[in-house]
Parts: sequence; structure tokens; C-alpha cells
Amino acid sequence: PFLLNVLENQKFLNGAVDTYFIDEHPQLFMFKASQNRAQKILNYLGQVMVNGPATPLATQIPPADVKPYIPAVPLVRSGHAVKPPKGFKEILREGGPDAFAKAVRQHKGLLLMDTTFRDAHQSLLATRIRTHDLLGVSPYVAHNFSNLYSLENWGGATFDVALRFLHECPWERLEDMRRLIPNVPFQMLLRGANAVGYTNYPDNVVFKFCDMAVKAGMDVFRVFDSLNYLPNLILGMDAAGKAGGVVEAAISYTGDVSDPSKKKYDLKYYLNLADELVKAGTHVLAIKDMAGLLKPQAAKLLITAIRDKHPSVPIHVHTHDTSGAGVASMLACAEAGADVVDVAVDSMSGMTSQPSMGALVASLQGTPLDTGIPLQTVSEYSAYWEQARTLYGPFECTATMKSGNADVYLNEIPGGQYTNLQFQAFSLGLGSQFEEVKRAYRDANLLLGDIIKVTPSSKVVGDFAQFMVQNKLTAADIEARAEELSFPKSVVEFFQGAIGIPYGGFPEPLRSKILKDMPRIEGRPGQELAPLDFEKLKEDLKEHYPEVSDQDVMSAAMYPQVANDFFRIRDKYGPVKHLDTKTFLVGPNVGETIEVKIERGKTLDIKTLAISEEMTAAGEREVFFELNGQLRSVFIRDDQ
Ligand code: 3PY
Ligand code: ZN
Repeated sequence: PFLLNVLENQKFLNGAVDTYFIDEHPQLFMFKASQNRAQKILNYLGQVMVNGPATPLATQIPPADVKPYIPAVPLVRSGHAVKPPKGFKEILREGGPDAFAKAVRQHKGLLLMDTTFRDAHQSLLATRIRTHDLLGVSPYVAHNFSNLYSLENWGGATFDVALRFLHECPWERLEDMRRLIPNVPFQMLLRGANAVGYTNYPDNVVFKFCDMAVKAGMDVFRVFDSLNYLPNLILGMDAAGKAGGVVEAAISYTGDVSDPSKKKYDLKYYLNLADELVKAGTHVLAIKDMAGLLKPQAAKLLITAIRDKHPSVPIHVHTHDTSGAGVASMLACAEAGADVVDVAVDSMSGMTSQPSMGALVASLQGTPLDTGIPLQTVSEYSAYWEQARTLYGPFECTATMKSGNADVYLNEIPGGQYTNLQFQAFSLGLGSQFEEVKRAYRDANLLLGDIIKVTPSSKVVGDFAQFMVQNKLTAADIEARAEELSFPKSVVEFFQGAIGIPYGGFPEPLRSKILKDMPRIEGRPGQELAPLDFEKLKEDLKEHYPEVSDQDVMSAAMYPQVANDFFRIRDKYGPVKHLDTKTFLVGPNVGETIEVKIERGKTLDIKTLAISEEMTAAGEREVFFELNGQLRSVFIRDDQ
């Protein structure tokens, strides 16, 4: 028989076919919702009501009780959205990565990547933005930001956090966004041979990961390595390229090329690396300034030099606004010949996030670099996020961080890590702690040989710094007592070569003193790892979770324990991604009615009626709901 299941059709899922017939006939999708799913959702709500949040809340700030206002998109008569305008995705679909790169290079104004869906919330809200709120504004993005270079919406920490804390599937998130935004290229951050994890994976895992990402809707892969270690970078580039993605190899930037006293990472170092990456076939060259150290003057020097040397390669610059100089730096990059820069929408910008989209758009209006994006559009988009952000009060970095801080030029801490370390220090209740950690971070970096600092090498420096602060050790103490101290695991593994080889090699005699006769990895760490047997992993998982998909298997390859926990929670509580964010985090109030759209055309109306005062003999409480008008109850064990 002729079988055609659109939900398994890659072209359909990638948004490569016209789905407007479907959009205008929602009845095609009105399947009978499983009772089971509704019951699972009630179990989740009951659980949160009886036992508290299912994900740890980090601050005292509660999620606001708001429904973010969703700006309108143009509708056709049936009430469904008209087709969004064509964008760079169309060029990519028709001509592939080379045609895309050429079109980017030929474009007259400055192009933008919007980081709001990934790095902005990774830096400001501990990566906690949920699919629900991303999808809410996705149609608006499709209709109003069709001239973006890309929307960064996946990779980095989002994969881990989605599974671990949000109890949602990162693959579904990607496919859901793709359906609503068919016209804007999607971009992800790939940690080279570390894919979206913190360690090296066998090569076959990285290749398969990229292949599956492209099939789920990914377009542009920003590939970096935390030590700028070329063999790791090239592995990631090959994987992204073979999958059919746009390869955007990134040079992670540290130091200051405008300061002649900083000799290790000088202009020559960066130009050499750029040459290597162009030689290795990158479609686009990225400068990844993960800590926001690229001052305007340095930006001008660096971008001018790369532009001159590689006139036909598009240059894309990423920064963080930690010091407050982000907008100035991105303007300097644009003027020096960068094709694309990264911004976050105004209400999700600044501090450790990216510089403000509105500020950049306004600054370039009427100039030859005009972005062509109306400020009013940015403003509406920003208003949505201003409200949506208040749902994430429990993860708000502003609980501790009140402003930018130019001391980042001294400590060189990447954006996401800066807020994390500050938060950890403040939660210990020690006012001086953060100042000490920042100083120690600087010392630890020098002890490690002044390395590039970004995930996972930044974790090595952070762990080392905290170890020094906790044990009250100075750099001189470390050097003198290295043989007897028991260093954090990440530091020892770094010296063993587990994440690659730093530029200039490992510092001696510290390395020998710490490792003694421990084994050392020569060359690219992933090279020594045996390929992962995906079939076997799938069979093993099926024993507990008969329904696992290939995407689930890949999640388990990335994060074995985290993925297993996720599968268990998904089995128990169903698709919690459909809950609004306040309900997901802290549960409904008694008496409140919530709407849960579990699929196209199927909405659950859930009114929370009461929690029993009495406990059953088994230590359970009964929680009463009205589900679509019918009385339902669930029994939840009280763990308090
Ligand atoms: C990540 O690896 O998640 C980063 O954002 C690095 O900058
Ligand atoms: Zn970043």
C-alpha cells in the first residue's frame, strides 16, 4: 500500500513544502487526544502542587502571572497566517551553502543574527526559556525578520538544559520552530568534537548528530573548539559540512590585539588561524568573542586584517556586552567589513548577553550599512520578550547582576559563565567571594598557560579558580605544592590532554608535577575513542522505554544519565512542554483555569479545584480537577 505520513516526511518537517493548505484546514489534524496524555498532565500538576517545583528554582523571584502579549501577524480570511516573506533560507534551499555564502557576502547592508532564542537566555536566564515561549513569538519572527542572516536557536547549553531542567525534547523544539519559521536560516552552536556536550565524543557520534540536526531543520553550524585546537575544529567542520549544513568555523577570541604588551594572542595568531579555517573550507568565518573582550579599536584591526586577506569569505562576529562596549564594537566590526554581527532583542540584550538589536538597527539607519529592519518591528518583538522574561524570574541573572562590568577585560570570563560564577558566589552569602573568584580566575588562567576560555576550557579555569579560593591558595602556593595537592578532575583531565592541546603547549613543570605518571593523550582526543554502537544503545534503551526514537538515542549518546531521567519523566508526565511557563514552574493556583493546547485543534481546559487535607494510608493526597468540564482526580504521594 501507498503510505504517506507527513509527520515522517523530512521535506514537510523542514518546512520545505507549502503547508498552507494544512494551516487552513486544522480539522485534518483533529485526532482524538489520548486520555492518557491528559491524565499524565494532571499527574504533573498534582505533583508540583503537592511537592513543589519539578525543576530547581534558583532565585527568590517568582514567575510573573502574565500571558505575554503576542504581536499580530497578517492573517488570511480563514484566520490563518499568510505565508511569510522569503529570506536567506530560500537561497540556501535552492543553491546550498556556497550560494548562501555568496549572497551574504554580496548583501549591501549589515546583516544580523538574532541570538534571543539561544545565547541571550543562556547568558541571562540560565538557558531556561521554554519551547512554549519560543513558539509563541515564532510566527512574528517569520513575518517580520525574514531578512535576518539567521536565528540562533539551538546548540550550546540548550540541548542539555531542555532535557535536564525543562523536561522537553530538544529535537521536538527544533522541528516545532522549523514549522513556524520556514523562511529564516536556523543557526546552532556546535562545540566541535564536543558537539553539544562537555566532553569529546567518538567521531561517529558527532557526524550523526550533525546529520540528524540538519534533518530536523538546522542550517548554519557555528563550530568552535575551546582551545582553538585545529584538529577538533576540523572534525566539527567536516561533520557539519557532510550533513549539508553551512559551516561557520569560529575563531574564539581572547586577549586584546590592540594591546602590544599582550603577545600570545596577537594579530598574527588570529590571521594564521583564519587562513587554516578558510583552507579547511569554511563557508563563513566567525569571530567568537565569548567574553566580550573585542574592544572597538581591536575590532577594527582584526576585521580589517581578515577582510583584506580573505575578500570573498563572509565574516560573522559574535560578542557579549559584559563591559557595555558591545554596540560600539559591533559598529566598528561592521565598518571594518564584517558581513554579519550578533545581537539580541533589546529586552534580552546587554550585560552578559549580546548587544541590543534596537541600538544597532537605529545606529545604522540611513547609512550604507542600514539593516533594513524597522525600529518599530524590533520594538514590538522586544515588548513580547520583556513580558515573557518576567516568567523566568526564578532564573533571572539580575537577581545578583545589576549592570555590566568592564572588569571582564581583566578576568576574561565568558558571558554565560560570568553570571553563573557570580550567582554561585552570592548564594554562598559571601560578599567578597565573587571578587576573589574573579581574581583567582585570572591567576588560574595564567597557571594553565593563558588559554582560550570557552566551554569546556572555561570550566577548567573556573573549577581551578574555585579550588584556589576554597583552599586559600595563591598562584605561588600552587606552583610550590602542585605535587601534593589534589586538583579538581577537570584540571587534571585538561593536563592529560582530554580536551585537546592548547596553543603554545601545556605549561611545564606544572603539568609534570600534577600528572606524575598518569596517562597523557597525544593529539586529537576523539581519535582514540571507539565508535558508538547506536543499534545496541537503542536496543538497551528499548528495554525500559519501548517507544524511543532515533533522536532519543542521540540524546542518550550525548547525555546518558540526563536523557534517561528525561525519558522516565516523559513517560510519567507526558508532554509538559505544552504547559504555560508559570504553571510548569510553580503549578496552578487552586481555583485557576488553564488552557493546555496539546496538539493542533486539541485543547485541554483544566480547572484546579482542591487538594485534600487528609492523607491516604499510603501517604498520598488527592488533587481534584475539572478536565474539559468533567471531574477528575489524581493521587500524589506527599514527599514533603
Ligand atoms: C557554549 O558553548 O554554550 C557557549 O555559549 C560558548 O560561548
Ligand atoms: Zn556567546
